Amino acid sequence: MIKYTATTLALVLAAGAFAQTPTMAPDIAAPFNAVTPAADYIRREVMVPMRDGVKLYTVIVMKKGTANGPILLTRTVYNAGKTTARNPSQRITEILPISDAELVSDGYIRVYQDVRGRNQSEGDYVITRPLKGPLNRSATDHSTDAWDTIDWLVKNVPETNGRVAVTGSSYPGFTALMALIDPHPALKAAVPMSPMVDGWIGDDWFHNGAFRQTMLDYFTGQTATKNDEDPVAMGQRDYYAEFLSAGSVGGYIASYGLDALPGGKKLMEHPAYDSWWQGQALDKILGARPLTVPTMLVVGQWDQEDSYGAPAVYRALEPKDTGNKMLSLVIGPRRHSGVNYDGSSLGPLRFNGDTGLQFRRDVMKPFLDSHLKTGAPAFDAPPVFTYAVGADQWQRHERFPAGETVNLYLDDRFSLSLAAPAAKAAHDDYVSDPAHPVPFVPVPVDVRNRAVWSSWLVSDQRHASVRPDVVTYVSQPLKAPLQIHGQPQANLFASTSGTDSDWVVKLIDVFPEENSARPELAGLQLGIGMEIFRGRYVKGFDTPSALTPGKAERYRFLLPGVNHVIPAGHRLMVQVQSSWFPLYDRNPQTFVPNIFTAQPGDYQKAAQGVWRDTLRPSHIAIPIVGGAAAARAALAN
Ligand code: PG9
Repeated sequence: MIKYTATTLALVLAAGAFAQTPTMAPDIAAPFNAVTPAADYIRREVMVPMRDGVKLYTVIVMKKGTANGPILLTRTVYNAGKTTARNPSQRITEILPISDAELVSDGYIRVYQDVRGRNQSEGDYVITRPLKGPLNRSATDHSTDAWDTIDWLVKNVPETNGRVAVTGSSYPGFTALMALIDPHPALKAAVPMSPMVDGWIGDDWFHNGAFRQTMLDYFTGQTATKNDEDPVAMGQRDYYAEFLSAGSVGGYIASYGLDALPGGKKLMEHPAYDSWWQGQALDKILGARPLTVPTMLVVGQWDQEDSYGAPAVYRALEPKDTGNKMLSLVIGPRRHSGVNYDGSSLGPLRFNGDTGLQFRRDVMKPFLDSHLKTGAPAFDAPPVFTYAVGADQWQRHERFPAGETVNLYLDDRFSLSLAAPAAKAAHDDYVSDPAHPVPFVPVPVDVRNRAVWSSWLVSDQRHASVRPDVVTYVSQPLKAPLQIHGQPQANLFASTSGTDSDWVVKLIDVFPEENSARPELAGLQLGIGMEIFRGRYVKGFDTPSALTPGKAERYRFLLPGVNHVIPAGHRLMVQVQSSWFPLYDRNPQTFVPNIFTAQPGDYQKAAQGVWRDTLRPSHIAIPIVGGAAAARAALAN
């Protein structure tokens, strides 16, 4: 049946006859503007001009009848058009991401914008475009684009009350932070989630100098085309075998021609923490400016992509928050960006209800309301709001960390102890062989499988503890619960027979062996916090140097931020290993100036030593609620 819109039908009737459509007239309508007769929303697509004339594609969505509405803005690389057309529906809660439901149902105007150069926006795309200055000689950056966008929105959206907040997770978390650099006066609040803050120290690209080669996939999707296409035919496969057979990280890159992608090439030209990285470290940049916009930083306890950023920005800004009212840190029991989805479970873990919704509805929305809505009640935003895993409850604290540091030492017979070791010279040894690197999840490793990737940080570490190239230290069953609140710090004294080496330290909660009610939890070795350090940077992140064979060096690095209660009966475990493959590229274990140019022959076996004696007491400094007394109650023999 032919359908006519009211206007065409009227015209046809006025003409007194039905005109015949020629059989061979093209059947693709150009353009076709779908009619949404029952829509409960207004959706406008606009091109917002920036100060340099470049126009950014922006979608404005609100419920019909919205008036005096606050604006919540997300600047994204992940397709503003598709994000605001999730389902072809007449209902606003169906077209927008599920995390927007509570806000738009209560009068918010939701705005998504493609950052310059991505998807439907004009201009050039530069991955994590640096701020104007030595690294960016242009007149624009994400800070100016946010400013210009907010300025345009408050002047051109008649339904707004002129108050704006920014939010978004991961890359959009990074753009939300960028809006705080020189904030527009209408910007009244920010909720950056899992923001990318320092891509070398602990967010997406490297962790403490070790390259996350699985990010190569991200480049192809982000930079091979302007849209979200990934023309590189890598397919679903075992990436462990795939990366290994390439012989070196550089070999893998060359085999797919990825060195032709400028974004990736730039990273490889800066393997160390040089001025290029230092000049982009957003925690340092924000830390050097006043804190003027109320900001709620959000991250997941098991954030597999950007665990570093939010706590680092909190550390940088917290001293400026003299009244403890402007800044909050929220850590939930979730994966990267999990805050915007259902938060009732992760891998084998179940939580006390939908922790994502609980945060968004009971904390984030009242926080935004209090700063954006005219006449909204004041909200006493928690300075620190974390979900205590193991106790299954949200907790409010005034500071992060709430724990006091207690050292847990690696001891003889692969035990853990609160007492520093008494031995004069003691170490545990293993051989690290780049030909058989330790996998980060059991092989086959399909990193393109979202189910594997999103929950791997809670995956069972037993596959590693049984390997001869992983040394494992374990405590007695705890006599009382132990609450870790903060970021544990690895203090590893380690030697290698090579001239470079990676060191991976994992702090683990070992569940009791028997659990017939929940067999998936029986004996589970659950990572509380796990991190890597590339040995060549022991003397400084900007000064890579060869290690002296056989000499124990002290490696100190932070594990992610957590609130984790280990129940009585569980045990604590520490694992140490020298590879985490293929998530991280292999260390050749032979010092080469740039690991991206290492040749297959550079990858050599090495004899590793983990030291635990009076001069070299390897330990984890753990922030424990109740300090030494609580630790003794749980761990003393
Ligand atoms: N973790 C992703 C990312 C952020 C910033 C730079 C590169 C990657 C993300 O999920 O957006």
